[in-house]
Amino acid sequence: MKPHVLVALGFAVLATPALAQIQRQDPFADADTNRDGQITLAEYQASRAARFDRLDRDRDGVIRMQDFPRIAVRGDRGADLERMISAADRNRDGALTREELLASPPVAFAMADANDDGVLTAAERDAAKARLQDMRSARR
Ligand SMILES: [Ca+2]
Ligand SMILES: [Ca+2]
Ligand SMILES: [Ca+2]
Repeated sequence: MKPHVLVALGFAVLATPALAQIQRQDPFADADTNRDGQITLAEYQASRAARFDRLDRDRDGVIRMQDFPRIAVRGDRGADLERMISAADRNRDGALTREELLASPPVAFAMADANDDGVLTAAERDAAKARLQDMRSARR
């Protein structure tokens, strides 16, 4: 395994409970933009960028907890958002830029890419989804 993947996986172990909560749905659901059944790292990064754009409602290029009305980030959703920001907020200013998000390790992708070739096949996605579900039911 390549060193950067080991680093990403080490990060994944630390971040796993948070990750499982952030990604309640399939984290790769919208990622296969060319519909060939496989997700490349480039497609995954593009889907993260799109997620950022959805969250950056006032289009100022940063996401902060303060950008969200309290009512919208109650409970789990707010906690998820807070975790996503703090996991990727490199300069610890409480604001997440697009660059910070895209520079943070693609943990979910690295975990799912079992053969480490930078491409997620349908089988790898299914296996990752099953693992995620196991993790969730184990915590119930
Ligand atoms: Ca694809
Ligand atoms: Ca920041
Ligand atoms: Ca693969």
